[in-house]
Amino acid sequence: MIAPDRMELCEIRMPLREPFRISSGVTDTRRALLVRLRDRDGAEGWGECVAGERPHYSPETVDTAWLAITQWIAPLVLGRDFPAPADLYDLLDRSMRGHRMARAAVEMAAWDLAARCDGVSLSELLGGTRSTVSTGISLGLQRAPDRLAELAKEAVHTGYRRIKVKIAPPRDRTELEAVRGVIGGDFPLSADANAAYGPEDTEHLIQLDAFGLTMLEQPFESDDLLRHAVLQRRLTTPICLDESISSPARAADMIALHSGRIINIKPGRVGGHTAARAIHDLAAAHDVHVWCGGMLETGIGRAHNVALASLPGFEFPGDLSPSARYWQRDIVDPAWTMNDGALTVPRGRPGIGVDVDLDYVDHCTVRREQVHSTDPDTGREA
Ligand code: OSB
Ligand code: MG
Repeated sequence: MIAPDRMELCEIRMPLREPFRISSGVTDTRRALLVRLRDRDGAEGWGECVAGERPHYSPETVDTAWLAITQWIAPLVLGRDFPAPADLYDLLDRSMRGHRMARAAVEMAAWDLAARCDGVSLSELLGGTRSTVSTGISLGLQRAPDRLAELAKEAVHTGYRRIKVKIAPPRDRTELEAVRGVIGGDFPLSADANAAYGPEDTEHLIQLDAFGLTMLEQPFESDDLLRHAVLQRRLTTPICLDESISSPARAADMIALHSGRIINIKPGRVGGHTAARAIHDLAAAHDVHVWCGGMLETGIGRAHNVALASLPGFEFPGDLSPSARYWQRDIVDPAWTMNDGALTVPRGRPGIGVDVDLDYVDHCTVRREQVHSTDPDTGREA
Protein backbone atom coordinates (compact mmCIF):
# COMPACT_ATOMS: atom_id res chain seq x y z
CA MET A 1 0.00 0.00 0.00
CA ILE A 2 1.15 3.55 -0.66
CA ALA A 3 -0.27 6.72 0.86
CA PRO A 4 1.24 9.74 -0.85
CA ASP A 5 0.65 12.80 1.28
CA ARG A 6 2.68 15.61 -0.25
CA MET A 7 4.98 16.26 -3.10
CA GLU A 8 7.70 18.65 -4.02
CA LEU A 9 8.25 19.73 -7.60
CA CYS A 10 11.47 21.25 -8.71
CA GLU A 11 12.68 22.40 -12.05
CA ILE A 12 16.39 22.04 -12.57
CA ARG A 13 18.59 23.24 -15.42
CA MET A 14 21.40 20.97 -16.52
CA PRO A 15 23.73 22.00 -19.33
CA LEU A 16 24.38 19.11 -21.74
CA ARG A 17 28.04 18.45 -22.52
CA GLU A 18 27.15 18.61 -26.21
CA PRO A 19 23.97 20.12 -27.67
CA PHE A 20 21.62 17.37 -28.86
CA ARG A 21 19.97 18.04 -32.23
CA ILE A 22 17.10 16.03 -33.71
CA SER A 23 15.03 16.80 -36.79
CA SER A 24 12.47 18.72 -34.73
CA GLY A 25 14.83 20.88 -32.65
CA VAL A 26 17.93 21.24 -30.49
CA THR A 27 18.52 21.00 -26.72
CA ASP A 28 21.60 22.51 -25.10
CA THR A 29 20.42 22.93 -21.52
CA ARG A 30 17.99 20.34 -20.24
CA ARG A 31 15.17 21.71 -18.15
CA ALA A 32 14.01 18.76 -16.07
CA LEU A 33 11.03 18.60 -13.76
CA LEU A 34 11.63 16.39 -10.74
CA VAL A 35 8.90 15.01 -8.50
CA ARG A 36 9.60 14.00 -4.91
CA LEU A 37 6.60 12.19 -3.51
CA ARG A 38 6.30 11.52 0.23
CA ASP A 39 4.03 9.69 2.61
CA ARG A 40 3.17 10.50 6.23
CA ASP A 41 5.95 8.32 7.56
CA GLY A 42 8.53 10.28 5.61
CA ALA A 43 9.19 7.60 3.00
CA GLU A 44 9.79 9.11 -0.42
CA GLY A 45 9.89 8.30 -4.12
CA TRP A 46 11.40 10.18 -7.04
CA GLY A 47 10.20 10.72 -10.59
CA GLU A 48 11.36 12.80 -13.52
CA CYS A 49 9.21 14.29 -16.26
CA VAL A 50 10.54 13.70 -19.79
CA ALA A 51 8.69 16.63 -21.40
CA GLY A 52 10.88 18.95 -23.41
CA GLU A 53 11.45 22.66 -23.30
CA ARG A 54 9.33 23.22 -26.41
CA PRO A 55 6.53 21.18 -28.01
CA HIS A 56 8.80 19.61 -30.64
CA TYR A 57 8.76 15.94 -29.77
CA SER A 58 5.27 15.97 -28.24
CA PRO A 59 2.66 18.60 -27.34
CA GLU A 60 3.70 18.47 -23.68
CA THR A 61 6.40 20.73 -22.29
CA VAL A 62 8.01 21.29 -18.90
CA ASP A 63 5.58 24.15 -18.31
CA THR A 64 2.41 22.27 -19.29
CA ALA A 65 3.55 19.39 -17.08
CA TRP A 66 4.13 21.74 -14.16
CA LEU A 67 0.60 23.07 -14.58
CA ALA A 68 -0.94 19.61 -14.98
CA ILE A 69 0.81 18.21 -11.91
CA THR A 70 0.09 21.11 -9.57
CA GLN A 71 -3.50 21.78 -10.76
CA TRP A 72 -4.94 18.35 -11.46
CA ILE A 73 -2.65 15.43 -10.70
CA ALA A 74 -1.48 16.32 -7.20
CA PRO A 75 -5.01 17.06 -5.88
CA LEU A 76 -6.15 13.69 -7.23
CA VAL A 77 -3.44 11.54 -5.70
CA LEU A 78 -2.43 13.27 -2.46
CA GLY A 79 -4.21 12.18 0.70
CA ARG A 80 -5.45 8.92 -0.82
CA ASP A 81 -4.37 5.32 -0.23
CA PHE A 82 -3.53 3.08 -3.16
CA PRO A 83 -3.12 -0.69 -2.82
CA ALA A 84 -0.46 -0.49 -5.58
CA PRO A 85 1.00 2.06 -8.03
CA ALA A 86 -1.17 0.56 -10.79
CA ASP A 87 -4.22 1.82 -8.89
CA LEU A 88 -2.80 5.34 -8.96
CA TYR A 89 -2.28 4.94 -12.71
CA ASP A 90 -5.89 3.79 -13.12
CA LEU A 91 -7.25 6.74 -11.16
CA LEU A 92 -5.31 9.22 -13.32
CA ASP A 93 -6.33 7.39 -16.48
CA ARG A 94 -10.00 7.56 -15.52
CA SER A 95 -9.85 11.17 -14.38
CA MET A 96 -8.04 13.03 -17.13
CA ARG A 97 -7.07 12.98 -20.80
CA GLY A 98 -3.60 13.42 -22.19
CA HIS A 99 -0.78 14.91 -20.12
CA ARG A 100 0.83 11.49 -20.00
CA MET A 101 4.33 12.83 -19.44
CA ALA A 102 3.09 14.81 -16.44
CA ARG A 103 1.19 11.78 -15.14
CA ALA A 104 4.22 9.54 -15.65
CA ALA A 105 6.46 11.71 -13.48
CA VAL A 106 4.10 11.21 -10.53
CA GLU A 107 3.23 7.60 -11.31
CA MET A 108 6.89 6.63 -11.51
CA ALA A 109 7.63 8.40 -8.22
CA ALA A 110 4.82 6.26 -6.77
CA TRP A 111 6.54 3.08 -8.02
CA ASP A 112 9.80 4.17 -6.39
CA LEU A 113 7.92 4.93 -3.17
CA ALA A 114 6.18 1.52 -3.26
CA ALA A 115 9.45 -0.32 -3.87
CA ARG A 116 11.16 1.50 -1.01
CA CYS A 117 8.24 0.80 1.34
CA ASP A 118 8.46 -2.90 0.41
CA GLY A 119 12.25 -2.86 0.74
CA VAL A 120 12.73 -4.20 -2.79
CA SER A 121 14.37 -2.81 -5.88
CA LEU A 122 12.18 -1.15 -8.49
CA SER A 123 13.44 -3.71 -10.97
CA GLU A 124 12.11 -6.53 -8.78
CA LEU A 125 8.79 -4.82 -8.13
CA LEU A 126 8.28 -4.36 -11.87
CA GLY A 127 9.11 -8.00 -12.58
CA GLY A 128 12.57 -7.37 -14.00
CA THR A 129 14.90 -10.33 -14.41
CA ARG A 130 18.15 -8.93 -15.82
CA SER A 131 21.09 -7.77 -13.74
CA THR A 132 22.54 -5.70 -16.58
CA VAL A 133 20.94 -3.86 -19.50
CA SER A 134 22.75 -3.37 -22.77
CA THR A 135 23.39 0.04 -24.06
CA GLY A 136 23.19 1.78 -27.40
CA ILE A 137 24.05 5.38 -28.19
CA SER A 138 21.75 7.88 -29.88
CA LEU A 139 23.80 10.35 -31.92
CA GLY A 140 22.21 13.70 -32.71
CA LEU A 141 22.33 15.45 -36.08
CA GLN A 142 25.84 16.79 -36.77
CA ARG A 143 27.20 19.62 -38.89
CA ALA A 144 28.87 17.23 -41.33
CA PRO A 145 28.77 13.50 -42.19
CA ASP A 146 32.49 13.20 -41.28
CA ARG A 147 31.82 14.39 -37.77
CA LEU A 148 28.99 11.87 -37.39
CA ALA A 149 31.24 9.07 -38.65
CA GLU A 150 33.92 10.08 -36.15
CA LEU A 151 31.42 9.94 -33.27
CA ALA A 152 30.12 6.57 -34.46
CA LYS A 153 33.64 5.14 -34.51
CA GLU A 154 34.32 6.48 -31.04
CA ALA A 155 31.04 4.94 -29.80
CA VAL A 156 32.04 1.49 -31.07
CA HIS A 157 35.38 1.79 -29.29
CA THR A 158 33.69 2.90 -26.07
CA GLY A 159 31.76 -0.37 -26.10
CA TYR A 160 28.26 0.66 -27.16
CA ARG A 161 26.38 -2.31 -28.59
CA ARG A 162 24.25 -0.38 -31.06
CA ILE A 163 24.41 2.97 -32.80
CA LYS A 164 21.36 5.03 -33.59
CA VAL A 165 21.71 8.12 -35.71
CA LYS A 166 19.21 10.91 -36.09
CA ILE A 167 18.26 11.45 -39.70
CA ALA A 168 16.43 14.07 -41.75
CA PRO A 169 16.27 14.80 -45.45
CA PRO A 170 18.25 15.57 -47.54
CA ARG A 171 21.56 14.36 -46.02
CA ASP A 172 20.36 11.02 -44.65
CA ARG A 173 21.98 8.76 -47.25
CA THR A 174 25.37 10.51 -47.20
CA GLU A 175 25.37 10.26 -43.42
CA LEU A 176 24.40 6.61 -43.26
CA GLU A 177 27.05 5.84 -45.88
CA ALA A 178 29.69 7.65 -43.85
CA VAL A 179 28.70 5.78 -40.67
CA ARG A 180 28.59 2.36 -42.36
CA GLY A 181 32.01 3.21 -43.80
CA VAL A 182 33.60 3.33 -40.34
CA ILE A 183 31.56 0.79 -38.34
CA GLY A 184 31.27 -1.84 -41.09
CA GLY A 185 28.25 -3.50 -42.61
CA ASP A 186 27.31 -5.75 -39.69
CA PHE A 187 27.41 -3.54 -36.61
CA PRO A 188 23.87 -2.89 -35.32
CA LEU A 189 22.79 0.49 -36.72
CA SER A 190 19.40 2.19 -36.65
CA ALA A 191 18.06 5.56 -37.74
CA ASP A 192 15.56 7.84 -35.98
CA ALA A 193 13.72 10.44 -38.07
CA ASN A 194 11.57 12.00 -35.32
CA ALA A 195 8.81 12.41 -37.91
CA ALA A 196 10.94 14.29 -40.45
CA TYR A 197 9.37 12.56 -43.49
CA GLY A 198 5.99 12.32 -45.12
CA PRO A 199 4.29 9.76 -47.36
CA GLU A 200 5.69 11.66 -50.37
CA ASP A 201 9.16 10.44 -49.28
CA THR A 202 8.21 6.78 -49.61
CA GLU A 203 10.45 5.97 -52.62
CA HIS A 204 13.34 7.71 -50.91
CA LEU A 205 12.83 5.79 -47.66
CA ILE A 206 12.73 2.47 -49.52
CA GLN A 207 16.26 3.21 -50.70
CA LEU A 208 17.40 3.27 -47.06
CA ASP A 209 16.80 -0.53 -47.01
CA ALA A 210 20.27 -0.76 -48.58
CA PHE A 211 21.93 0.22 -45.28
CA GLY A 212 20.82 -2.90 -43.41
CA LEU A 213 19.33 -0.90 -40.54
CA THR A 214 18.03 -2.80 -37.51
CA MET A 215 15.08 -0.42 -37.61
CA LEU A 216 13.83 2.89 -38.92
CA GLU A 217 12.35 4.87 -36.03
CA GLN A 218 9.34 7.15 -36.44
CA PRO A 219 9.60 8.25 -40.08
CA PHE A 220 6.17 9.93 -40.16
CA GLU A 221 4.03 12.10 -37.87
CA SER A 222 2.90 10.58 -34.61
CA ASP A 223 -0.78 10.45 -35.63
CA ASP A 224 -0.03 8.64 -38.88
CA LEU A 225 -0.47 4.99 -37.89
CA LEU A 226 -2.20 4.23 -41.17
CA ARG A 227 0.52 5.70 -43.38
CA HIS A 228 3.19 3.92 -41.35
CA ALA A 229 1.33 0.68 -42.15
CA VAL A 230 1.38 1.46 -45.86
CA LEU A 231 5.09 2.26 -45.70
CA GLN A 232 5.91 -0.89 -43.70
CA ARG A 233 4.40 -3.03 -46.45
CA ARG A 234 6.93 -1.62 -48.89
CA LEU A 235 9.92 -1.51 -46.57
CA THR A 236 12.19 -4.44 -45.64
CA THR A 237 13.61 -2.52 -42.69
CA PRO A 238 11.36 -2.90 -39.62
CA ILE A 239 9.65 0.33 -38.62
CA CYS A 240 9.94 1.21 -34.93
CA LEU A 241 7.41 3.63 -33.46
CA ASP A 242 8.29 6.06 -30.69
CA GLU A 243 6.21 9.31 -30.71
CA SER A 244 3.17 7.41 -32.09
CA ILE A 245 2.91 5.09 -29.10
CA SER A 246 1.48 7.37 -26.46
CA SER A 247 -0.49 4.66 -24.64
CA PRO A 248 -1.21 0.92 -24.52
CA ALA A 249 -4.23 1.59 -26.78
CA ARG A 250 -1.99 3.10 -29.47
CA ALA A 251 0.30 0.09 -29.19
CA ALA A 252 -2.70 -2.17 -29.78
CA ASP A 253 -3.65 -0.07 -32.83
CA MET A 254 -0.12 -0.32 -34.22
CA ILE A 255 -0.21 -4.09 -33.83
CA ALA A 256 -3.68 -4.39 -35.41
CA LEU A 257 -2.73 -2.14 -38.33
CA HIS A 258 0.81 -3.54 -38.78
CA SER A 259 2.18 0.00 -38.61
CA GLY A 260 5.56 -1.33 -37.52
CA ARG A 261 7.33 -4.31 -35.96
CA ILE A 262 9.17 -2.70 -33.06
CA ILE A 263 8.21 -0.34 -30.22
CA ASN A 264 10.47 2.13 -28.47
CA ILE A 265 9.03 2.12 -24.94
CA LYS A 266 9.68 5.18 -22.81
CA PRO A 267 7.77 4.94 -19.53
CA GLY A 268 7.89 8.74 -19.25
CA ARG A 269 6.01 9.11 -22.55
CA VAL A 270 3.19 6.61 -21.99
CA GLY A 271 1.98 7.56 -18.50
CA GLY A 272 4.46 5.59 -16.42
CA HIS A 273 5.56 2.06 -15.60
CA THR A 274 2.06 0.58 -15.48
CA ALA A 275 1.41 1.51 -19.11
CA ALA A 276 4.98 0.70 -20.16
CA ARG A 277 4.63 -2.80 -18.73
CA ALA A 278 1.25 -3.26 -20.39
CA ILE A 279 2.82 -2.38 -23.75
CA HIS A 280 5.70 -4.75 -23.03
CA ASP A 281 3.26 -7.59 -22.32
CA LEU A 282 1.06 -6.82 -25.33
CA ALA A 283 4.06 -6.73 -27.65
CA ALA A 284 5.33 -10.07 -26.34
CA ALA A 285 1.96 -11.64 -27.06
CA HIS A 286 2.09 -10.43 -30.68
CA ASP A 287 5.68 -11.05 -31.66
CA VAL A 288 6.48 -7.34 -31.69
CA HIS A 289 9.89 -6.41 -30.32
CA VAL A 290 10.45 -3.72 -27.73
CA TRP A 291 13.37 -1.75 -26.38
CA CYS A 292 13.79 1.09 -23.90
CA GLY A 293 14.32 4.57 -25.30
CA GLY A 294 15.57 7.69 -23.56
CA MET A 295 14.80 11.40 -23.38
CA LEU A 296 18.11 12.84 -22.17
CA GLU A 297 17.11 12.02 -18.61
CA THR A 298 19.10 12.87 -15.52
CA GLY A 299 20.16 10.00 -13.28
CA ILE A 300 16.66 9.74 -11.80
CA GLY A 301 14.80 9.15 -15.06
CA ARG A 302 17.63 6.89 -16.17
CA ALA A 303 17.22 4.77 -13.03
CA HIS A 304 13.55 4.27 -13.93
CA ASN A 305 14.44 3.33 -17.50
CA VAL A 306 17.11 0.88 -16.33
CA ALA A 307 14.63 -0.82 -13.98
CA LEU A 308 12.06 -1.13 -16.77
CA ALA A 309 14.65 -2.35 -19.28
CA SER A 310 15.46 -5.23 -16.91
CA LEU A 311 12.14 -6.86 -17.88
CA PRO A 312 12.59 -9.95 -20.03
CA GLY A 313 11.07 -8.53 -23.24
CA PHE A 314 13.61 -5.75 -23.67
CA GLU A 315 15.88 -7.44 -26.16
CA PHE A 316 17.51 -4.66 -28.15
CA PRO A 317 20.03 -2.36 -26.44
CA GLY A 318 18.36 0.74 -24.96
CA ASP A 319 19.12 4.45 -25.38
CA LEU A 320 20.64 4.24 -21.91
CA SER A 321 24.00 5.96 -22.04
CA PRO A 322 26.06 6.50 -18.87
CA SER A 323 25.76 9.82 -16.99
CA ALA A 324 29.07 11.18 -18.28
CA ARG A 325 27.80 11.13 -21.85
CA TYR A 326 25.27 13.83 -21.02
CA TRP A 327 26.41 15.66 -17.89
CA GLN A 328 29.51 17.10 -16.30
CA ARG A 329 27.97 16.00 -13.03
CA ASP A 330 24.80 13.95 -12.56
CA ILE A 331 22.32 14.46 -9.72
CA VAL A 332 22.54 10.87 -8.46
CA ASP A 333 25.09 8.92 -6.49
CA PRO A 334 26.52 6.72 -7.79
CA ALA A 335 26.41 8.16 -11.31
CA TRP A 336 25.53 5.69 -14.08
CA THR A 337 28.57 4.04 -15.61
CA MET A 338 28.90 1.64 -18.52
CA ASN A 339 30.82 -1.61 -18.29
CA ASP A 340 31.28 -3.77 -21.33
CA GLY A 341 28.46 -1.94 -23.13
CA ALA A 342 25.94 -2.34 -20.31
CA LEU A 343 24.60 -0.60 -17.22
CA THR A 344 24.22 -2.57 -14.00
CA VAL A 345 20.69 -2.85 -12.59
CA PRO A 346 20.92 -1.94 -8.88
CA ARG A 347 18.85 -4.93 -7.78
CA GLY A 348 20.43 -5.06 -4.34
CA ARG A 349 19.10 -1.63 -3.32
CA PRO A 350 15.52 -0.53 -2.59
CA GLY A 351 13.61 1.61 -5.09
CA ILE A 352 15.43 3.21 -8.00
CA GLY A 353 18.70 2.16 -6.38
CA VAL A 354 20.60 5.45 -6.54
CA ASP A 355 20.73 8.32 -4.04
CA VAL A 356 19.63 11.76 -5.11
CA ASP A 357 22.32 14.36 -4.46
CA LEU A 358 20.06 16.89 -2.73
CA ASP A 359 22.71 19.60 -2.47
CA TYR A 360 23.44 19.46 -6.16
CA VAL A 361 19.72 19.34 -7.03
CA ASP A 362 19.32 22.51 -4.90
CA HIS A 363 22.18 24.09 -6.76
CA CYS A 364 20.54 23.37 -10.15
CA THR A 365 17.00 24.31 -9.09
CA VAL A 366 15.34 27.35 -10.66
CA ARG A 367 11.75 26.79 -9.49
CA ARG A 368 10.22 24.86 -6.63
CA GLU A 369 6.74 24.18 -5.28
CA GLN A 370 5.37 22.14 -2.40
CA VAL A 371 1.93 20.59 -2.76
CA HIS A 372 0.12 19.11 0.26
CA SER A 373 -2.99 17.04 0.46
CA THR A 374 -6.05 19.10 1.21
CA ASP A 375 -9.10 18.25 3.26
CA PRO A 376 -11.93 17.77 0.74
CA ASP A 377 -14.39 19.55 3.07
CA THR A 378 -12.43 22.62 4.06
CA GLY A 379 -9.94 22.82 1.18
CA ARG A 380 -7.26 23.33 3.85
CA GLU A 381 -4.06 21.42 4.25
CA ALA A 382 -4.89 18.06 5.83
O1 OSB B 1 13.43 10.25 -30.37
O2 OSB B 1 14.40 8.92 -29.05
C1 OSB B 1 14.14 10.08 -29.38
C2 OSB B 1 16.06 12.55 -27.19
C3 OSB B 1 15.11 13.54 -27.03
C4 OSB B 1 13.90 13.41 -27.67
C5 OSB B 1 13.64 12.29 -28.45
C6 OSB B 1 14.56 11.28 -28.59
C7 OSB B 1 15.81 11.43 -27.97
C8 OSB B 1 16.90 10.48 -28.11
C9 OSB B 1 17.93 10.51 -27.00
O3 OSB B 1 17.07 9.78 -29.06
C10 OSB B 1 18.15 9.21 -26.36
C11 OSB B 1 18.93 9.37 -25.09
O4 OSB B 1 18.36 9.77 -24.07
O5 OSB B 1 20.13 9.10 -25.11
MG1 MG C 1 12.89 8.36 -31.14
